[in-house]
Amino acid sequence: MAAAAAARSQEHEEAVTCVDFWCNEFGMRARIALREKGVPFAFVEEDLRVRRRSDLVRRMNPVHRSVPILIHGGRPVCGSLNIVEYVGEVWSGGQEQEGTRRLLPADPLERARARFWADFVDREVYGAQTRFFTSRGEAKAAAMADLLGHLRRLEAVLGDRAFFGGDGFGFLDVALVPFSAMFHGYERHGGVDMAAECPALVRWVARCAERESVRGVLPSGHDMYEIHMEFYNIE
Ligand SMILES: N[C@@H](CCC(=O)N[C@@H](CS)C(=O)NCC(=O)O)C(=O)O
Repeated sequence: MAAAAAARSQEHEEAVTCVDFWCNEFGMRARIALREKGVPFAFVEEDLRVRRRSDLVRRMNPVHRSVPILIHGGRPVCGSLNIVEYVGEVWSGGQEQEGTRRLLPADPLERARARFWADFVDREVYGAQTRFFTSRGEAKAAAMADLLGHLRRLEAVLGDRAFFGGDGFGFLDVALVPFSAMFHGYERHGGVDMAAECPALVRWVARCAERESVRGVLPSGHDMYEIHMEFYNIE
C-alpha cells in the first residue's frame, strides 16, 4: 500500500505537461526543448481561437494567462525562454557536446549573448512580424522591411556556424526556429522570396529541420499561414 502510494507520488512529482496551442511560436520552443532532451510529456491543448482562457491556464499562469506553460510535478513554469532554460537545467543529459548539454552555452559571455539575441527575437522579430500581418499598405511594407532587416542581423550573428549554439543546436536555435514556420506566410503575404532575402537563415532552417525535435513540432508553412490569416483577418 505504502509502496504504491510512494510510486504514485513519485509519478506525480515527475509528471510533465505542456499547455499550449499547436501553432504558437512561443510554445513550440518549450516542446522542441522537451523533445531535444527526450523528456516524455503530456500535451494539453489551449485553443487560442477561443477568447476565454481555461481554468487550468488561469490557475497556472494567473499573471499573464498566456501559454506555453510547463507543469512539472504540479508546479508551473511560465514564459517560453524561461521554460527552455529550465528544461536545459533539469534534464541536462541527451546531447553529446558539453557546451549545449544545457541548451544555453557553458561560457558566461556566450550565454549572455544567447539570451540577448533571444530577447531580440521576442521584441524585434515578433514585433515586426505582428505589425506586418496586422497593417496594410505602406505600414505593411515598412514592417516587412524591418522584419527582413532583423532576420539579416540574425544571419550575421549566425555567421558561418552550423547553429547559433556553434556546432550544436542550442538555446537561440530553439528560440528562433519556430519563426521559420512563418517564412511561407512572409512569402505569401509580403511577396518576398525568403531563400533570396535570407539565404543563410534558410539553409540553417533546413539543418534544424533534420532534427526529430524540430520536425515533430513545426507545423507546415501552409497550415501556419492559414491559421494566422484567421487570427489576423487576412482575406
Ligand atoms: N512572453 C511569453 C509570450 C506568450 C504569449 O504571448 N502567448 C500568447 C499566444 S502567442 C497567449 O497565450 N495569449 C493568450 C491569449 O491570447 O489569451 C512567452 O514567451 O511565453
